Amino acid sequence: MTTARSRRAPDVPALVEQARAGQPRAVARLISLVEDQSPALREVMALLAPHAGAARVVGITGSPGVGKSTSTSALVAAYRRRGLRVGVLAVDPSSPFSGGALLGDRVRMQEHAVDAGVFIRSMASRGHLGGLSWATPQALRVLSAAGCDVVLVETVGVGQAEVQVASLADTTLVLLAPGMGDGIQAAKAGILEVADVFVVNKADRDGADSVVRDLRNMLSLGDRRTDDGWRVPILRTSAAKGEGIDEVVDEVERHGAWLAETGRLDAGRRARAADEVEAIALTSLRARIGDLRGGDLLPGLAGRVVAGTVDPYTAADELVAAVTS
Ligand SMILES: Nc1nc2c(ncn2[C@@H]2O[C@H](COP(=O)(O)OP(=O)(O)OP(=O)(O)O)[C@@H](O)[C@H]2O)c(=O)[nH]1
Ligand SMILES: [Mg+2]
Repeated sequence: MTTARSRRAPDVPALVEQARAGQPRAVARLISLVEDQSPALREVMALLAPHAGAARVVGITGSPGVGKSTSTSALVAAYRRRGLRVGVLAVDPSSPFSGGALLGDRVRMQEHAVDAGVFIRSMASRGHLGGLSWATPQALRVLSAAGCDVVLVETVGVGQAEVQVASLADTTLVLLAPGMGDGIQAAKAGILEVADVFVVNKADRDGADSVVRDLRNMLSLGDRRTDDGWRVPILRTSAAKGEGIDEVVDEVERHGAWLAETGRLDAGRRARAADEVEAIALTSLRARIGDLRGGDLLPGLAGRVVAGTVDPYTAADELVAAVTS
């Protein structure tokens, strides 16, 4: 029964209408379409276009176990106290499945599960090329259109993929914690570059001071932000106790105001839209070129390259011309 229903082509206009009215089932269904890269997405995105883009996007990243989910949950509570509607997107760049690795997070998020002002969703990016740069912004569009004022995007800190996801956010929080050898890892992962706000979590534990000190040293050495006027703050939290979380929200607000004042909010969103369009276009081109593999054109060109009657650049030009005409 369920399978038959989910296989049926969705009534997209009805779903979009329901999602805009804030119905959680419709929001979840639309995000599933994104996750599956459903053919219906084209229609979904066309209908969402006039309604998307209002939500502030806050990225939360850091090494495994640093307290991202605990902090996300505490931040949800803080935003709800301020009367805002909140979306949570837990993105797992490495997992081909959703819900598995992030099951623990669902349990942790349960206190918000019955709150109509909160949408929580974990999402796998399927690992295909362009998956991150395209699925996440599409899911953000859905949550934005559903009336979220803020969307928190949690990603595990695993290097390049997480840096890429961090770049999808208006404001990126990088979490560290004592006793995790974070300093070196952070530098390696280029995490210093993506942080707008550093949060040293588990401040209730020994060693938080030295993490803060290490960070200060690294920041002063790097000193990347002297020109653009944003000094990356270093905050301390005990997310498990909810301590320091309001200060994090305050800094996110302050960063948002700075982005808006300096024109960076708009510039950042334009750059991300460009990435998204490019990713979709490249995926489409790749698919069309793949289709050609079964035909005569590509083998024919390859034969001419081998025979030396054409150079590979000219052959590639012919291929591109054929798939775009
Ligand atoms: N002492 C202490 N423990 C904390 C704090 N915040 C989180 N923890 C604990 O740290 C562990 C990991 O927390 P999570 O929130 O799951 O960390 P995460 O970064 O989401 O982990 P992954 O999603 O697996 O990468 C849990 O056992 C938490 O209870 C804190 O402020 N103090
Ligand atoms: Mg987590």
